[in-house]
Amino acid sequence: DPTKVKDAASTSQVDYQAVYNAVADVLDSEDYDDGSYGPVLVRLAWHASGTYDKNTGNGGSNGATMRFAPEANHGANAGLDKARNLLEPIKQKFPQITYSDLWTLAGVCAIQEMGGPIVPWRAGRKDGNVENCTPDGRLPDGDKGGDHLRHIFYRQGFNDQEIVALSGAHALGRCHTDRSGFDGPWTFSPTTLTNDYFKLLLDEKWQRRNWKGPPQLEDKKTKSLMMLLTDYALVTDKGFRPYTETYAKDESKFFEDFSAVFKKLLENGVPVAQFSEVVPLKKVEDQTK
Ligand code: DDH
Repeated sequence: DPTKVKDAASTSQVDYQAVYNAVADVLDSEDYDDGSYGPVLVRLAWHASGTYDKNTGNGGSNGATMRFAPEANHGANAGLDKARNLLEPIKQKFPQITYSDLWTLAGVCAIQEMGGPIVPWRAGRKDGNVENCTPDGRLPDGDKGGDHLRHIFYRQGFNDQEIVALSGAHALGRCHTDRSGFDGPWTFSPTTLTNDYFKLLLDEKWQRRNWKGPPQLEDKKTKSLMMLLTDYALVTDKGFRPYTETYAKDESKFFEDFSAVFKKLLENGVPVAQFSEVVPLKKVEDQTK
């Protein structure tokens, strides 16, 4: 199959560790949020991938269709232009990498550089065009409950354990009133991946925040942290709670499961034949010399 040979050649022309290092280089910025673009890059990788529909096979990271309106303008994607624009000069510097590979690789880089686990990553995604844009409504809304979580994530082929593990990404970053309408961070260390999200969910008292914005919870003690109603479903829902308890007790178990499920998320919907072998992507601190 001549196309296969061509794909293999084009993926092998890219030095992915060099791309990784270029992303790592632009993560920190004093002027942005909590000092790091890491969280918004994780969110870009997730929203590029979380459109997957296992029943039709469409959506997912293959295609990078968030480059186009209407998908760029879906409410859920508000603010992700910041992440896409940050990566644009890197795409120009490494023109052989597809946007879909770059966005997922950047998510892996952000996870690893913010103290998270190694996430095995494979190259080979192809960019689509505007006709491949997914319909609005495939990503979750923060003001709903457990049924909504299952509806959205079962469609992507995830089970209850995987839903809880994926949600642990909310250890990172924050909500912005000018993007989602919600406000604030989930943890006290929003630029480091930890299991604090699960610990805080179980250990703090959460109450409705009294404000004009959309319904969200605040911690009773400091009122400086937030949870979405979907986050709190991981405590109240009998199917989710056992995994929340496990991850709160055992960060290494959370890291192990998060690595596996984040890889799965980033690969959903990509034809297996397109993929390279796993490309070793080392953390900057592990690249000696
Ligand atoms: Fe999320 N997320 N997310 N999230 N998410 C927001 C921010 C971030 C939901 C809603 C929101 C995942 C699951 C869910 C990250 C990663 C992941 C915001 C705030 C909302 C709202 C956006 C803004 O105002 O800027 C809901 C609902 C769900 C769910 O139902 C489970 C998953 C699975 C991930 C993942 O990465 C695997 C990250 C990181 C952020 C922080 C972004 C930032 O700019 O900071």
